[in-house]
Amino acid sequence: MRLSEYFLPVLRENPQEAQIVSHRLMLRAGMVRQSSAGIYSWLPLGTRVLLRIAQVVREEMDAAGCQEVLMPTIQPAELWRQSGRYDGYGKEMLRFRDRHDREMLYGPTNEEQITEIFRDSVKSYRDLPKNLYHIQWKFRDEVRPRFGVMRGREFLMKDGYSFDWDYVGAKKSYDNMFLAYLKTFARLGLVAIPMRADTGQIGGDLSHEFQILAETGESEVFYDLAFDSLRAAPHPDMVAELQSIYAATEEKHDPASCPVAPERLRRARGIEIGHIFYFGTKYSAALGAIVTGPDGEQRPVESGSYGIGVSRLVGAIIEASHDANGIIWPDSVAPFKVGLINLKAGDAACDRACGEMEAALTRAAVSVLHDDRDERAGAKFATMDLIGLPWQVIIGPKAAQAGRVELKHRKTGERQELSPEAALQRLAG
Ligand code: P5A
Repeated sequence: MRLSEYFLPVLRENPQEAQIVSHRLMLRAGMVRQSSAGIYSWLPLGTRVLLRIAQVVREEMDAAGCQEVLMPTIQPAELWRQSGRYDGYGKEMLRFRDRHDREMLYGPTNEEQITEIFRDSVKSYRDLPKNLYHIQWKFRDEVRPRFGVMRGREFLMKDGYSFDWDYVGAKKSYDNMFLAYLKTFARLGLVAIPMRADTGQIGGDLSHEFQILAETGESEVFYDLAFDSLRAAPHPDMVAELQSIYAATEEKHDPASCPVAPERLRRARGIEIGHIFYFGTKYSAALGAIVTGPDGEQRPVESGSYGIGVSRLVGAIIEASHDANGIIWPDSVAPFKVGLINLKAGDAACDRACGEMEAALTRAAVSVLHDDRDERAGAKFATMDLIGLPWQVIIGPKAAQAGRVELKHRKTGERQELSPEAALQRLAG
């Protein structure tokens, strides 16, 4: 992709409305634009990141045995009356009527919808377990939408729902998602701490929030310092171990009954990037999702739900990975792997070397954003650092003549001069 043709409206100045660094950088890097409070348009660079995050989430859910569906954003009020949540949800729910005067709503979550689908098709324990998820926009009319995509009103969520015959099966499904979440967040370059949390509007009595530590986080969290040294790659044995180490959000933390000695207790701020729930038969009993067991016994199915804030993750990753010059994308979600900088557009040798490098990278299936614009070198460096692509290939007139390129690693700032072939080999590896 050539930058001269790309829609990348970067801002030089810091936008006044942005209070935290990720919001500032997302606006400055031309990733999003606000439409109204808490509602955003995603521009090309932002869309690429959002879709890459969604793809990592999708791959991890599929690997964990979940199946992807796609439910609507608009739901009938009737469904929520059946579960008893319609009135209780209050002003956070966006409600409206269609032309036939039917009451509708923009879904803030999909427990009712998936339970209805399940109820109408599954009748026997033999068809269990099942775990269905989708990646779909939600609307919650938050009192205080803020921090850009972090607390939006419209936001993209991965929400999954498990169905099991009994508690043992349901807890297994819960633990399976617990592990899948650890893997997903690790792939996104994040260290997430699972914490006991309030179950709020969703219900049930077992839930974990996955929090990354950040000073700008909205939640106050408390945890055993054992979490500070836990950096092992996620594996199944870890689930029970992590669930036994103390960590809780402010709402769940009770200083009077906290089992952790004061010198081991850490207090910090966190960003909630995921939340999993076990709520048993709350929705299945209300909506009549009944299955027949091995002995002919009929019972409401056992369920849990599992959410990841996909659009929030874009901001959360930036909070965790940036410097004074801009964003530093982890490879797994970078909108392009390489930023190619032509230091002197119009110079024949530079143009040729850059054109060849772009073509070779594209052939090797390495995504590249080629800054071919006629701009000052300083402005080009600043833009590339701002948008945070993991690698930069810099080609100036002298280097082009000598058949050399400069390779810069955005994260470490390390620079190296080498042949175009050697650079290609590094980048395609
Ligand atoms: C779990 C899946 C649920 O809604 N029902 C289906 C359950 N959980 S939750 O905790 O309320 O939300 C799941 C995740 O969505 C993100 N999130 C938000 N992101 C941006 N703006 C918001 N206003 C917002 N609200 C929730 C969070 O990452 C949360 O963990």
